[in-house]
Amino acid sequence: MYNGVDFFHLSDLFSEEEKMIVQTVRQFVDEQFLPVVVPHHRAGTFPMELIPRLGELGALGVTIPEQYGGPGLSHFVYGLVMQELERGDSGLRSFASVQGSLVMFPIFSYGSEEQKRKWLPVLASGEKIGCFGLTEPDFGSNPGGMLTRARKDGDQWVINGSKMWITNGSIADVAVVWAQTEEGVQGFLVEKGMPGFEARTMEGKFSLRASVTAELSLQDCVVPESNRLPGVKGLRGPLSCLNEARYGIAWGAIGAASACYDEALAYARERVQFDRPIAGFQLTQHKLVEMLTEITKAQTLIYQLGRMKDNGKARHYHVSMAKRNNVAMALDVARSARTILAANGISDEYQTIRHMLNLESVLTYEGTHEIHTLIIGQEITGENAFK
Ligand code: TGC
Ligand code: FAD
Repeated sequence: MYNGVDFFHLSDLFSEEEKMIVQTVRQFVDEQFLPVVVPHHRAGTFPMELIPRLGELGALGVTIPEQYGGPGLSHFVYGLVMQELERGDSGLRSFASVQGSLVMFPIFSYGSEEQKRKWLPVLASGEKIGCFGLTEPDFGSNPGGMLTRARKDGDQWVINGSKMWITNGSIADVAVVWAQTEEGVQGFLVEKGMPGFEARTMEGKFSLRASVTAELSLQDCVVPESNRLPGVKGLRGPLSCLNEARYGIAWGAIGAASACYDEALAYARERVQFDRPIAGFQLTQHKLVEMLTEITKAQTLIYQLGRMKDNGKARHYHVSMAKRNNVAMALDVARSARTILAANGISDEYQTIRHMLNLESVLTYEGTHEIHTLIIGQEITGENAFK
């Protein structure tokens, strides 16, 4: 039974409601997600039957107000939920963060009233699934160079282009597609079945296997003007969505790290070599102490960021520091835990290797580790080192 990792009693600073939400999501992960994750990870599929349950838990669009079907909770709670989900698997957290931060957030922030009423309640309940198409085959870190174009034609738009590495792409009912227009980058709600729109699942991933990743193709895809997000123009539209998702990832990574630490600690206490538990060797203790220290430092960072986000004081570079630090920390913890489990550490009978492989994606998506270095570097020096 997982009881969380909380060496500095940070949960003493949580409200009763926050503690209760942690317990509820933790129980869901233990009882409903972990028993099914290994076959899904092996098959490269997402447990679709759990999507309505995620909706019931309020895990889809945590901060979306009740009038649009969301639970209307704080950013701090959103973070706690992401942490608990990613303790199960980064793919589970990915599903929820794409749906909430990358699909519901732009519809809520930049959509028309009609778009909000049509989409937000069904996305919150999990009846409908969304995806976010920004990355292209030749434009990942530099989305400003995107080739996807939307051309106005009367009261509709004609979109041409392709998007790659899109989480939930081939299971989505609606894709938030970002395209270059004469007035800058704009967002369009491209619905499943619209002529000229196709989504193909990408095969062969060795990471984030319990998550669907797809390529989107738009060939003279006709989208009505009523499906354009009217509230934003320019690259700041998609980048503002990324702030929300990166924030959730910075929390989530701690969940993945905690799962690995918890598993390595339990294993070290049980596993006997040279007539004593391996936990009794100084080198193993050093690894465990480093893991716990880094998890604890990440927790204190995210605790403050969470409160800043709810006070309106978090800026994109704060989010970059948390995403950059916490994901790299989690990957280091996972790799170190893997060495404690040794041969068993490469078997999916244990969670660690799954988390470790997942975290390779998490290090890359939502802004690579290097891109976040440059975002923070630009903030502190005033120099743009991207171009
Ligand atoms: P730049 O000239 O700096 O900025 C263009 C406009 O955007 C504004 N801006 C932001 N606005 C809100 N939030 C941010 N974080 C922003 N960063 C910049 C900026 O003020 C400007 O606005 P305006 O009004 O003056 O025009 O843009 P740039 O082209 O130089 O690019 C900057 C850079 C490199 C930091 C940016 O492109 C970037 O972040 N690249 C990384 C791309 C990325 O993270 N892609 C993620 C794709 S989605 C994904 O990975 C989902 S994974 C899902 C899952 O499964 O969990
Ligand atoms: P590139 O941009 O080609 O980068 C290659 C290398 O060059 C990296 O190490 C990078 O850090 C480095 N680099 C690039 N520019 C610079 C620079 N200026 N200075 C120094 N180093 C630099 N995208 C979406 O839009 N929606 C999704 O739902 C989505 N889901 C994803 C799911 C998975 C499993 C994965 C793996 C990716 C997903 N992505 C998604 C795409 C992801 O956001 C991109 O992979 C990421 O932004 C990096 O782009 P790239 O892979 O093209 O790498």
